[in-house]
Amino acid sequence: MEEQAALQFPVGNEIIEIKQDTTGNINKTYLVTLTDSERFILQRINKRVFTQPELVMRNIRRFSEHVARKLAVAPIDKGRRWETPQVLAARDGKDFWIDAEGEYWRALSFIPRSRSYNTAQNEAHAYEVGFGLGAFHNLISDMKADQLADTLPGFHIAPGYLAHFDKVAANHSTEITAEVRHGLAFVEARRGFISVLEDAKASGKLPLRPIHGDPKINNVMMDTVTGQAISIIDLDTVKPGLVHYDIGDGLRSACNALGEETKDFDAVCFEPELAKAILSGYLEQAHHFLTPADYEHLFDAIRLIAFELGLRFFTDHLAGDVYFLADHRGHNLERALVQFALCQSIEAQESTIRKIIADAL
Ligand code: GN1
Ligand code: MG
Repeated sequence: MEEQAALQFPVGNEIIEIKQDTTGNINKTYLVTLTDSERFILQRINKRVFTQPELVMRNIRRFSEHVARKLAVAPIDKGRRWETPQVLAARDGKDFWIDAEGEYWRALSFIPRSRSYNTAQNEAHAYEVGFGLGAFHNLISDMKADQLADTLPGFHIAPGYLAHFDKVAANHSTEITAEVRHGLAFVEARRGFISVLEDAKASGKLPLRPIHGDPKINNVMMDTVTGQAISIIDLDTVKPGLVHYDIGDGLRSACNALGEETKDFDAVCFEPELAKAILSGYLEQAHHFLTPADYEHLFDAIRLIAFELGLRFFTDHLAGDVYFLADHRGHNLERALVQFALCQSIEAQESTIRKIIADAL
């Protein structure tokens, strides 16, 4: 089906290769190579997650237009290249093509001379990941909330994930292994903490701002020559939220040197030196819009987003792998155990991480 889908996007050249990229956990992604080594990204949108793909595409269009207008008057950091993935129109001019089974396919430009990594390569790379997220927040900070549809209600609302977990846990048929028992106890011990960001939001301490939603390290594209961050891809969840979700996600993904897919759970560790580098890059771009209340909640955000993702993977394991794409039964449990171990490492280093945050200001 991907060949047929690729042909719906008139990009001018013959296709020489279509290669699946399995790093994403939601959409099916392919890298399409054209004769003159031009490339584009082809994706089948996961309709179970994004039930209104048209709205996702409309958000991406609006986002891109906003960013293009903004960059035209205020480029990022003198001379730094910054790119936004472009939606490539299908033959009928639409932003997507629907196949015979009702699946939505879309094409996006591939950012030339760029690559990303699943783990931080060194502190300079971590700094760039932070810088890229700060630049991204700056670019969308003045986008009006009503410009962006809520394409994934409940996304990053941690108490909602816990309520869903409770429902699934009360009525599942998954085997209770030692690992599952560990997961259940891990969640139980952190119930009281789950609403830390939503409470601060409800009481007006933390404002809603446009955010990326999914800025994990491999969504931050690096220029292959300069090593600078030049784009953040995967724009499906750009919508109003807390910058804390993004900061937490950037840090939990980039400070875990073993990455999300390791099975060496006991060795998973949050690296404070990488956190320091990310925050310094981030704050260089973002310090002017963060408030004291924002800073106060940074540690909680790092801890919460690791825990929340663990909870989401764990719930999906109990539910029978209905949300995240999984290679094998048990895959989402393994992923959950990684995030729980990361969360535990964050908790164990609380005073060190709080000091890094305080020193970064
Ligand atoms: C999912 O598809 P991908 O890998 O970009 C998920 C994120 C998780 C991430 C963990 C819409 O993103 O929230 O942090 O997996 N996206 C959605 O790898 O649920
Ligand atoms: Mg994503």
